[in-house]
Amino acid sequence: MMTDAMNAILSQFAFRGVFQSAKELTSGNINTTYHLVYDDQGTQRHYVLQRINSYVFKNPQGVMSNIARVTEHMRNSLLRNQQDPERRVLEIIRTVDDQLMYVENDNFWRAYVFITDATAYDTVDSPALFCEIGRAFGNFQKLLYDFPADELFESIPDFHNTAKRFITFEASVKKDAANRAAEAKEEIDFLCARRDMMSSIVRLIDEGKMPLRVTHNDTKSNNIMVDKATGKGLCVIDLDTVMPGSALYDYGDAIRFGANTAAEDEPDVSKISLDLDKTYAFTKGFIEETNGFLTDEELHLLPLGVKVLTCELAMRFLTDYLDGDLYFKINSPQHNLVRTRAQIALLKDIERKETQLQEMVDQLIANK
Ligand code: GN1
Ligand code: MG
Repeated sequence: MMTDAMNAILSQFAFRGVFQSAKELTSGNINTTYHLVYDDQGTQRHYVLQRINSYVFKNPQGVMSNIARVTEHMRNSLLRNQQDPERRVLEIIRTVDDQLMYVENDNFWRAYVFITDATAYDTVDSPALFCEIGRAFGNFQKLLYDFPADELFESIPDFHNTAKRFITFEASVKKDAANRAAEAKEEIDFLCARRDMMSSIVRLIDEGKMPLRVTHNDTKSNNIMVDKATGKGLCVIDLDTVMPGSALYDYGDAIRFGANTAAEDEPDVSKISLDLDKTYAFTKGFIEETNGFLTDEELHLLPLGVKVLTCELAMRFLTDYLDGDLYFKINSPQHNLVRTRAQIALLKDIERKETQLQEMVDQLIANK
């Protein structure tokens, strides 16, 4: 059922045809997302409508300006390589006033063309599929290799600055706003013991030993649309956090999410481990695409990204739990604690398999 309020929002966008249906898509943790279908004189047109979470994104205009510039650059890069950008790059639907989004009170709405005949995988069952996802994220960095990174807004300042995030975490522990610190003592201690490791990528960047690149920064498997017909990675979606970052962030976050044998928020931690076959497959695809522009040092340090990002997410989920669940959407009062415990379980297994992981990556680099 469409409400009048929703109708008023839809009428602000330059969608083609007559509205038919809207369905909420619930896999994201931040924005509110709908899949819309329009009937354009017998042709079905599919769109995505999103309300940007302005608690998380303090500068929605900056976010949309980044996305418009980045997608244009990617489209041009594809065309230069004689590739058809259709379904390969997100396409913004502007408002009837030719704006990148529609602002209504404190709500920020934007729309895209929905990529049809494609699937976004919350869990990746086969290594072959995960290899394609690795290729797609690697290709994303490749298409943006020559983008002027300093012209991008920092959509969330210090997003993967895990050193600064640790300070925020410590403040939340101290404040204990929701009176939950005692319950989470074991998890707090676990994270405190890894403070130094968590800061290591930031340190390398600060010391000039690690280049900043244009990165995606939210490389969950479900942010790749995979073509249903070919099984190939088609298009990278969720460009909200595209900004200068390290290649290690994108690699690390993708493995953290996609090579976990269980869901990111699995309550039964005995089901959680790092799947090395999937890790191998993703790494192979990622290295094949980024070969030639990532430095040997970056490639060698990829496993560090997996540890740092897994620890970072454990800390971000726990920070939000201690703050009283202000940031991530939750589906139960304990959801953020469950997520924290799941990430810690995964990190423990990553630490156990660290040598194997490093040897595997070094082997793939040697063969590249
Ligand atoms: C959020 O919205 P979604 O699900 O793509 C978060 C990511 C986390 C992820 C954990 C802007 O991503 O950083 O890794 O949840 N995005 C933001 O599932 O904070
Ligand atoms: Mg996201």
